[in-house]
Amino acid sequence: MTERRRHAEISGGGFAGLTAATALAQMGWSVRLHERSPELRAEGAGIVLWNNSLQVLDKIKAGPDLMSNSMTPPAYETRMNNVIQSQETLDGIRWRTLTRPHLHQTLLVAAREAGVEIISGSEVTGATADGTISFANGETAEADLIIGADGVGSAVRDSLGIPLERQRSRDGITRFLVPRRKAELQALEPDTEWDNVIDFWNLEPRVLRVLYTPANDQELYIALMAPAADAQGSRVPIDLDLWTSVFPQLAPVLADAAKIPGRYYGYQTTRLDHWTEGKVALIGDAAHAMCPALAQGAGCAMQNAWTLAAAATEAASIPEALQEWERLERPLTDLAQDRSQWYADTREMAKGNQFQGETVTTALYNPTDPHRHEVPA
Ligand code: FAD
Ligand code: 5PR
Repeated sequence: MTERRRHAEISGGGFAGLTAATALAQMGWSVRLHERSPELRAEGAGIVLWNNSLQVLDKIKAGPDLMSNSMTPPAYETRMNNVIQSQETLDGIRWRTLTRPHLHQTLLVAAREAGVEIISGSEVTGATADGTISFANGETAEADLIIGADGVGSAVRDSLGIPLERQRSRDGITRFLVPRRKAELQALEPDTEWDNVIDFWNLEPRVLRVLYTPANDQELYIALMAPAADAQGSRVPIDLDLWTSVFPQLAPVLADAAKIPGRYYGYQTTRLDHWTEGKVALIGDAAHAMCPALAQGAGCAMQNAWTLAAAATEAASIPEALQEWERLERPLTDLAQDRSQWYADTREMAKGNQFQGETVTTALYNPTDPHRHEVPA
C-alpha cells in the first residue's frame, strides 16, 4: 500500500473517545486524542454493560481485562416497598456489572497498546466540517476525521451550531462505590441473595429508591434516587437518618455512602438534529445524553464509537460514510434513549419484569456483526 495513513483527531477521553480511538488505531489510522482534564480518569461509581458494548470490548481486545474484575449477578431483583416484584435471571442476555474506574482503565490500556497518542490537559474549542480542529491554546490541526466525544457539554457540537433539544426529568441520582459488607447485610436479612442486583423502590408515602449493584467481590455500587424537588432526599452528603429509616436492611452500606461528599445528577436527555457534519462526527453523551434507566449511556457510546470507526475505515468519502453511519446506527440509540426517558418519567421500572421486548433490543444488538443490517432473504 502506497496510500497515506489516514489521521483522526478526537476530543474527549471518556468511554466514547477511548473506544473510538482504539478501534481506529487498530484499523490502521494514526490517532490523536485530546482530554481537557490534566489526568485521564473515570468519574462516577459503577456501571452495567450489556451485549452491545461487551461485543465491542471483545473486538478491541479489552475483553479479558474487563472480565477479570467484573461480575454477572445471579438475578436482577425489583422490590416495591420491600415486596419482591420480580427476580429476572436475564437468561440469554449477556451482561456484566463493574466499576467505572475499571472500565476506564481497561480502555486506556487498550488505547495505549493500539498506539493512540493521548494528550491530557488539551482543551478542544471546536471543529469545522472540512476537517480543522481548534484548541484553547490557539493551535489548530487538520484531520481526515474529527470525533466529538466530549460529553454532554460538547464544544465540538456547539461550535457546529447543531440544533439540540434538551429534556430534564423530575428525578435524579447520587452514586457511590462502597465496600460490599456482604456478611453484615446477610446478618440483617438472611434470606436475601446479596449478589443480586436489587432495585429497592419506594413510591409511597415518598419517592425514594436505592439501586444496589454488586460490582465485584469487594466493591458495591449504590445509586440513591430522589426527586429533584425533594431537598432532603437529594441532599449531599446523604441524609443518613432518612435513608436508613426507609431502607433499614442497607444500614451498613448507607453509613459508608454518607461519608462520601457525593453529587446529585438530575436525569436529562439531549436529542440532536444530526450527529455528523462533513468530516466531523459526534458520539456518546455529546450526541445522545440519556436517562440511566436502561443503563445504556455508556453502551451506546461504545457501540457507536466502534461502528463509526468501521464505517470511516471502509469509506471512499468520509462525509458520505458518516451520514450513512448515522442513518443505519442511530435508530438503536434513539430507541434506548426513548425507552430510558419513558422509564425515568413514569417510574414504571418499579413494577419489575422489565427486561423484555424493546427494552432490551439495544442491549442485545451486536454492533460488530458485519451482516447486522442485511435484510433476511
Ligand atoms: P463523558 O464520560 O462525559 O466523557 C467526556 C470526556 O471529554 C471527559 O473526560 C471530559 O473531561 C472530556 N472533555 C469535555 N470537554 C472537552 C473539551 N472541550 N476538550 C477536551 N476534552 C473534553 N451511566 C451509568 O450507566 N452508570 C453510572 O454510574 C454513570 N455515572 C455517570 C457519572 C457522571 C459524572 C456522568 C457525566 C455520567 C454518568 N453515566 C453513568 C452516564 C454514562 O456514563 C455516559 O453516558 C457515558 O459515560 C458517556 O461517555 P462519553 O465518553 O460520551 O462522555
Ligand atoms: N440502571 C443503572 C444505573 O446506574 C441507574 C439507573 C438504572 C445501572 C442510575 O445511575 O434508573 O437511574 C437508574
